[in-house]
Amino acid sequence: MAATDALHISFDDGFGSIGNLWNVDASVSGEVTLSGYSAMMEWAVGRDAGHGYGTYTINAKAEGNEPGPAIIFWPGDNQWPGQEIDLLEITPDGSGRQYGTLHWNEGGHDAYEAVVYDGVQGGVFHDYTMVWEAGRITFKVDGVEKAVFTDNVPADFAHGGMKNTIGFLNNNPDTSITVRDVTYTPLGGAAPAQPAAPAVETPPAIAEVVTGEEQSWDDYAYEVPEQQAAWAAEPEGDPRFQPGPDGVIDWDALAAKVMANYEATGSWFV
Ligand SMILES: [Ca+2]
Repeated sequence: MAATDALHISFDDGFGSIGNLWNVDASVSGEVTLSGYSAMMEWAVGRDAGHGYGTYTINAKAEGNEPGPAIIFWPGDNQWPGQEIDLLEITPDGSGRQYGTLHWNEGGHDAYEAVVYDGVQGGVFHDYTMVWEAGRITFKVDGVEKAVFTDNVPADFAHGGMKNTIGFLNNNPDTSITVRDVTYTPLGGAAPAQPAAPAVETPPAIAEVVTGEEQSWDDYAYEVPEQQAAWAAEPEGDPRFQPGPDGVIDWDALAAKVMANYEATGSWFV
């Protein structure tokens, strides 16, 4: 896919660029549902995997009042902590409120800013939109602005940073997420492939961490335990990985999934 290609996935006939699937229910034409423990995402195989600045709109319905469902823009290079951007999650306080989060790598540790959305009802379909541009990320629900991030906003690949892939998770037997449409329109639409960049951008922290390092897929084998430890140590920081009903995070199952992905693709992803 060219850097400026627009994207539309209707789920009428397949999953488009979303090729990494796990326990996805596609029995209803035109939509897919993730329930229990399930995931789907575009392959995160490098810094230019996924999409850059532009407008992303997801028509989806999150069910439940616990952490579990998520709309996630995962770092193209599949490294975490990193520039993970979460357009939809549910708070862990039982209120059923929805929120969005911008993550970044701060000296090798996960850092994040989260904003709870006001007045967004669960259990019904909404249009969730992210507008990603230089120095600014805006989240909207049904066209209404819900969160704006202007600090620690990553640059995209075309501006010296990295792309993000489009992904969805559900990690709770009492929640689900149904997705009907995914649309991406690059910033500037049909503008030339080399848009005028605003002056000189300061590379975000993630670029400083990664730039210049030689990477191989073998490296990721050693990052998975660190990633899991980070999640386990900060359960409120990433509610997708709260302990299950038995109070134990099933790392064995997650590790098996990670290994299966690696053997199939050379890429580590839960
Ligand atoms: Ca559809």
